[in-house]
Amino acid sequence: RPIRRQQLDIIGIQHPLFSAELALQGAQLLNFQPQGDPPWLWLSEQADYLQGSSVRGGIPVCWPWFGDLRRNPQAVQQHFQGNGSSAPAHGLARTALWQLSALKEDVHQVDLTLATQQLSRLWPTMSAQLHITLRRDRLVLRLNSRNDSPNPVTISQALHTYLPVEDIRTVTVGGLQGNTYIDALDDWQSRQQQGLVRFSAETDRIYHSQGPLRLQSGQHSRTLVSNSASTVVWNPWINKSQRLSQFHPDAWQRMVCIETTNAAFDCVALQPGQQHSLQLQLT
Ligand code: TA6
Repeated sequence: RPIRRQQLDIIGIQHPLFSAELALQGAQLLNFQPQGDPPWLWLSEQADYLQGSSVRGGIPVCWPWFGDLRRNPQAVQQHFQGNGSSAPAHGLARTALWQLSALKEDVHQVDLTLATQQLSRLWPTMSAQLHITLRRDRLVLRLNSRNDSPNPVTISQALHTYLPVEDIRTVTVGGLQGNTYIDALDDWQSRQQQGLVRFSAETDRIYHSQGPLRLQSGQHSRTLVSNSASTVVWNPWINKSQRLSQFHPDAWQRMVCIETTNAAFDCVALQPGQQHSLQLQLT
């Protein structure tokens, strides 16, 4: 039975080994906390739970486009049945109402499946499902898309994961050494990563990525494994934090986004009837 928090329905999961919270709007995992662990996800202390806007934190689902629609390939823009300038950032899914279509629990894990019908008006060609598996030692998300149209469809997407850190200035992200990335803050110039990713200013980059990524923050580390070839690394730093909704001015020090994407050079083209699954495992 969902609980009501401000304007949103939240599903609370109490398992002997972990707890979690999920907003039905956007199928957005807000909290995941194994017994005895600190929370695995960062959630803004200034989060609002309002219809039509994504809660700041957890894992927002950006679908069927990532970022600004107009910065996406033409093939993504052509399916939006609104006018491009009114298109919301990060797609339609994170403010749509999803339904919980399956919930399974056993002594080890909880499996949830969510689906939404609400997107068909603005994106009539596709359907999406989100599968979440919660375990004491791992969190798995699978964002499944299907092309229900008689024509090829191309999308971009992201599992926009907010992760807590002790102090962003001592954080490193491993697994991207030597990879090229697009610098969204420097006119989308292409650059090459030298060594571990460190943070000393606003950072907003789309990396070519393959293999596990490792976030190191003090004594804590988190490993992210995904099946996509692009990953966004983002921290708003000081100035952007002043302009962000639902965000304490100092919160930039205690969070980082490592986003599992199909974006930019890594969009997904689906033939009629074809399906795709964007997968992320956190351990
Ligand atoms: O993924 C990074 C990013 O695109 C940043 O540029 C920033 O806009 C962030 O997403 C948050 O976007 P939001 O619309 O959730 O405020």
